[in-house]
Amino acid sequence: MSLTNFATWMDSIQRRSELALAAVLPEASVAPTRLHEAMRYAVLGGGKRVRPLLVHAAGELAGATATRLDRVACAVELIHAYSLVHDDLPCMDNDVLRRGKPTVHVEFDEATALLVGDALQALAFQVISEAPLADAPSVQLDMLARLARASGSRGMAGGQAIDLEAVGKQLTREELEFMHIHKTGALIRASVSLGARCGSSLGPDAIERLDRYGKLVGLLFQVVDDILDAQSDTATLGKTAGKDADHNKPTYVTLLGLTEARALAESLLDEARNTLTPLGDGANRLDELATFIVHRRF
Ligand code: GRG
Repeated sequence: MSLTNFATWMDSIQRRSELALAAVLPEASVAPTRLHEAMRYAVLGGGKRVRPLLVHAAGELAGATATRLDRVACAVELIHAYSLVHDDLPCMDNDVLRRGKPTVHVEFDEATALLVGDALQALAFQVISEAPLADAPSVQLDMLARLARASGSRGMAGGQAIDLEAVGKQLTREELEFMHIHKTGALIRASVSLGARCGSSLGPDAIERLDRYGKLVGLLFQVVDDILDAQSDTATLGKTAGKDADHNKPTYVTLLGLTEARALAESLLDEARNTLTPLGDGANRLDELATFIVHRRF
């Protein structure tokens, strides 16, 4: 078991993820320079890097090398960054602030923002297919398929489509959960599952357990996001607060109220932590990460 405390570990993964992302992104001096500059603007110097943290925590438990995990961490973060750039576009959420700075279409222009998203998504798949990342090629192929499914119409993009259709509507709790499990949850779940597959020390039961943990944390992340959107302020979040209510979007807070939404987050956290218990001390980072996700301020 590592003796490094959680804050130090988190800081070191965030730093190495930043370096790994800077290395895989094309230099801004390389043509087409404006696109490359905008890609680097969208990805570097911001964000909590929750998905890379999940990749590394699951991968460390599975005995994976940090070099493999860096690549997978880059891939999921590139997909996440692309989704934020497209989500902020005027045709979607139409937002001007992200990670405390102007959104990509504001800083550059809409066409560039569209291309940034396209190029980041392609780069993600390039990064996880260019080097061996698992002990068997069939496992790596499965990882590629998992990332594609998590990003596509049966995953994040599908969840976003449901989100856009839901504006102004009252959703049931089941419908809200379905939307979030896809929109936010699928990539978070994939981060855990891909990290675990970079190593080879886990049996099928442990892999299954981690998948359940990933699903719970994906939902948990969104419940907390809804609470923060309703409760926090723009300066703390680094993105526009109160957006869900302004856009008339159904959320856990509008459906359940703040107190019950908070209770739901705590009960999902308990469930996620209990899921890890049989995995022993090696799963402590994942336990700490779930707790961090619930108690984060932005
Ligand atoms: C455009 C295909 C497409 C999908 C967009 C994820 C998403 C789908 C939209 C983002 C909108 C949003 C605010 C969703 C709520 C949860 C979420 C993903 C928040 C942002 O993620 P964080 O908190 O952001 O991990 P940082 O900046 O820390 O990386």
